[in-house]
This record gives sequence, structure tokens and C-alpha cells, in this order.
Amino acid sequence: IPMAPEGYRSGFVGIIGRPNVGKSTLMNFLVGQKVAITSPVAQTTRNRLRGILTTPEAQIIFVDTPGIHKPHHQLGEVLVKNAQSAIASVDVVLFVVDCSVELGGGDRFIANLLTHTHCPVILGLNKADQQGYPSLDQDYIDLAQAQGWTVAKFSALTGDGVEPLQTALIENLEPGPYYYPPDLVTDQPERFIMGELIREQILLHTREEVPHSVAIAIERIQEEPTITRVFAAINVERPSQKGILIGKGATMLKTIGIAAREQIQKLIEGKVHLELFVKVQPKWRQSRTRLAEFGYRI
Ligand code: GDP
Ligand code: K
Ligand code: MG
Repeated sequence: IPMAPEGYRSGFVGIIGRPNVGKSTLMNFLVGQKVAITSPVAQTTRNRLRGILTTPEAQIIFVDTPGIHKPHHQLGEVLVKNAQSAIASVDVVLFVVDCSVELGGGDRFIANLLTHTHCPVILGLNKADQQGYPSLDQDYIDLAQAQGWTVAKFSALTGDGVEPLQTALIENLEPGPYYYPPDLVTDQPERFIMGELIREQILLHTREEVPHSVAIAIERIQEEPTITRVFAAINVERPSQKGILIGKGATMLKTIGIAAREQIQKLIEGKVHLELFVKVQPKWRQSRTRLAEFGYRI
């Protein structure tokens, strides 16, 4: 890693918020590449992942997190603990909300978690493109004022307002070194992102319990002079889920495969042959060994 120039700033920005407010979409826009998958489904983001933005003035390491729910059960408590540890280990917190909907209990719950943080907090009002009249901003602005937070309003989808947000983030960073090589955009291995891009298509094409029951394992990557061959297993928990994923005449698996291949081609900037097969792994979500095997930090 090279030496950063005089006066260079750097640091870690934790992106937190309720599920589906657009945390991952925002991180992708900021780093200029799809490093985290996005979808209208909650729990799309399962792992804490980093996206790296390097400009001539600063290096920002974004930490994208799974959404925070009010805990109603054991797992919820674990998620909140994880979020709290994420908050404790960053230099700036970017608390993202969806300003096209009213401020509710979920956001207030997160605001309470943030009351005792020592680092600067920026309240990001996302989905500005979707906002109707009357404007719902005032409650969010009041909340930020009461807590002494900075406010930024933007659309992660269109990119409107993201540049001022980026400036505000950099202003809140201390002088520091390059933590990562300047050309790196994520800490995730390419292999893991390939699996995520397949999971994203499953999230977009199937419904209800199927998306939450899949785990992708990239079993082999074969690089040839003109094409990269990727062999991936889609693990599900029950035979019925396998049936749904394959579909009548294997049409579902084909649709998912074509769309995922396109995304993987963009990622590696080359031609890809993608082979998918579906495996039943009963209760993989309860198995620590399996979770680790599928790339989840446990
Ligand atoms: P996360 O769960 O907070 O990471 O949210 P995602 O990034 O996965 O986004 C959830 C959904 O909101 C996806 O369907 C996105 O396309 C959509 N979305 C994200 N940002 C915006 C935005 O600025 N405007 C609109 N209209 N939709 C957005
Ligand atoms: K989501
Ligand atoms: Mg996400």
C-alpha cells in the first residue's frame, strides 16, 4: 500500500438503518461498483461487508450491515448486538432512513441505540426521488436536531444529492493513511461476490421462504483463455424448495442462471459460462460448519 499524501483523510463509516431503506444501494453508488447485492427483500444483506472509496482527498471504508430490527426473539438480540459492535468500531455513523415514509418506531429504536455513540452521526434521508407531498422530512430533521446530528438528503437510486453527502462524510474524517490499496473497492473475495450475485437473482425471482433458505457455494472456477467457467451449488433446506428453484422444465433455474451470468460477466469483465445445480442440505442455517462453508462470518 502506498503512502498517502500530506493532509490525507481516512476512516470507517458504518451504514446502519432498518431493512430496505437502501443501505446497500447507497454503498454501491458511492464506491461505483456493485459490491453488495440489493433487493426489495429484507435480510438481503447477511454479512457485514466493506466497500472502499478512494478519492484524491480521502479514503472512506463503508461498512454495510444487515438491517436492524427491534428484537422480538433471540436472533433479533444477536442482530442488535452485532449492530452495536459495528457502531462501536467505526469513525462515523451514517444512519440511513427512508424519507418517503413517516418516521416510526423502528427508526426511533435505532436512534436510541445511537444516543451514546461518541462518533459523529449523519442522518441520511434516502429515497428523495420517491417523496410525495406533504413532505415528511420535518420529523427526521427534528430528530437530528435534538441529537446534534448532520442531515443529508439524497437518492441512492438516481445519485442526486450523493455528492454533498460524500463531502460531509469526508469533513467528518480525521487525517489518516490508506487502509487499503487505492484501487480496491471491497474486502470481499470475488468468489463470494459471484455467489451473492446468484443469490440476488433468486431473491428477485422467487418468493416467501425460498430466498431465506438458500446458500450459494461456488464449487469450482475454471479460467480458460476466452471464457471463465463457474460451477455453483444452490443449497436449499427442503426438496420442495429445490422443486421451486428448478421450475417446470427447468425454466426457473435457466432464468436465474442467465441473469446471474450477466452480472458475473460485469463483475469480472469477461465472458462467463455459469453452471448451477441445486442441492438439499437440511437445516444448513442451524449448522455452524455449513454457515462457515458458505462464507458467513459466525
Ligand atoms: P437495504 O436493505 O437497506 O440494504 O436496502 P437495499 O439497498 O437492498 O434496497 C432495498 C430496495 O430499495 C431495493 O429495491 C432498492 O432498489 C430500493 N432503493 C434503494 N435506494 C432507493 C432510492 O433512493 N430510491 C428508490 N426509489 N428506491 C431505492
Ligand atoms: K434489502
Ligand atoms: Mg443491504
